[in-house]
Amino acid sequence: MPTMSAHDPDCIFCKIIAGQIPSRKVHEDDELYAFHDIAPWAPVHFLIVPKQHIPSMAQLTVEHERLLGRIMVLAPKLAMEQGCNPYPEGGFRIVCNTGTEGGQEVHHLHVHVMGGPRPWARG
Ligand code: DGP
Repeated sequence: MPTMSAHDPDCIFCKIIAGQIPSRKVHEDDELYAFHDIAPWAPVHFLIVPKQHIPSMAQLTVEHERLLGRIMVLAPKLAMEQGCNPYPEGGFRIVCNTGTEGGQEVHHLHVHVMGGPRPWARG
């Protein structure tokens, strides 16, 4: 069962945040870390994760509203920096898989940001 401690030593994304597993970093600040997805679906595909180990959206409370707001404000800035074309002809897709039936494989909350010229590998 996923835990809610700040850091889960068994979590692959906690290990990435801690630098124990290498990643291609896109952004880092005191609360958030962003890095390229290892198996991209689109020409631009990176993940934004909270440094705090929150297993999924299912564990969110009102205390997380500001943190999630930060992710949503950061996403378009990083998307443009990573090569997504400007809105409205360009743009990007946000996906946040939640739980096994939601397609979540890594149980550390993460937002996929995908964009770039089509066709994409999936979607
Ligand atoms: P999800 O199905 O939403 O849990 O997607 C998890 C994503 O995480 C998936 O697209 C692949 C990516 N991923 C898994 N392991 C690693 C890793 O070790 N490094 C990086 N960069 N991405 C990973």
